Amino acid sequence: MRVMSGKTVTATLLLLSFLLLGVLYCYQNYRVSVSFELNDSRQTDSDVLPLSEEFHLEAEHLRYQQPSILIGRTDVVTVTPWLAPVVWDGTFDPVLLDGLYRPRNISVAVTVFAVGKYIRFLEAFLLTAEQHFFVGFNVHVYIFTDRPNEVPRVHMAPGRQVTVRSVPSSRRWQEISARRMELIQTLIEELRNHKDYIFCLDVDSRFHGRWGTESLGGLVGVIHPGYYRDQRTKFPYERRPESRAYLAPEDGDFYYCGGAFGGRLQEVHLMAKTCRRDFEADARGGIEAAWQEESHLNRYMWIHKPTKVLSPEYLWQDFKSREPEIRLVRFSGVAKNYAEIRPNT
Ligand code: UD2
Repeated sequence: MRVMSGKTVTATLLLLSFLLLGVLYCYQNYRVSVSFELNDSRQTDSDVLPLSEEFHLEAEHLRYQQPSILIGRTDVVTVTPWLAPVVWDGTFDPVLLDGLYRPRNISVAVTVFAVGKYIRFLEAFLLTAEQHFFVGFNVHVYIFTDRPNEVPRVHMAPGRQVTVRSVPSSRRWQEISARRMELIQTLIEELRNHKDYIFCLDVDSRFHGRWGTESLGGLVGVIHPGYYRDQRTKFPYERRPESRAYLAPEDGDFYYCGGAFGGRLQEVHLMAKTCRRDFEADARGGIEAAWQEESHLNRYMWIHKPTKVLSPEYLWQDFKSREPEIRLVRFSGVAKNYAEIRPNT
């Protein structure tokens, strides 16, 4: 048997050490990768990111008409240039939408102001809301009035209720209109975790057709019935640069109503807070925007684009004759004698 020399022994030991280190290295990497895979496959609920209520709508057990991307309304524009839907009759499936939102058990707050003689409009507003507004859903109407004793008793369906809040009377209708944003802001701060959506509506109006889940969105604007055929230069935006509601002739998308707007609580809160802040800053500077909070809302919605736009079906005016594109009037302002009903002219 041949005896190994000292050099050969050293070389062999070195080689064996390298081999051992290599094996250890590979084993370690294998363990790390297996452990990653195990972690991935063992996801628990706490690893799942919270889903947005707005977009996570499940339809597994719903039956509804097959939708088409070829057949639909062609007489009107149904999407804004920033890709927000414009809601018209014939653009949505009410059965599908209600089915999608019902399992979410959503709750909708409504604000309505009935100050001074405007209390006379409240009964018809509430009665028709029971017939058409989010029927079958949780609705809470907040009435702001200086005449709480004159609020009519209207039978509400289960899940629906009214709360009356007292506000001071006013000698100027402009103040009533302007203070709405402040009261909406503070109401939302109270409601924050108890309601999902809010709509702020004019009381001198009635519902004539469905207003429901199709109107839900982050920030929802309603196109004013009086100006949607006009060029933007003709819109009655605030045109004085000294006002914080100012819009230049080349600015603005649509003319939105002050008489109906809404959306998710957080979005409407930000808008109300901003409009109130700007309105008050204007007042300190001795200026009142042409259409009070409606002017500030129009500036806000030009900068912060609504995520859903409701067509004038959602706020028509009784004195206006029907245009061919208005297949259905859902909500409409009643004709009134301003000189008789307002505290000032
Ligand atoms: C337009 C707007 C309205 C508001 C106003 C100007 C639409 C269709 N209407 O309506 O929202 O922007 O111009 O500021 O967009 N109110 C009272 N008591 C009063 C006066 C007003 O409670 O004495 C409340 C009531 O809820 C009424 C709302 O304020 O619905 C708006 O007042 P308006 O209806 O007199 O204003 P109008 O018809 O010019």
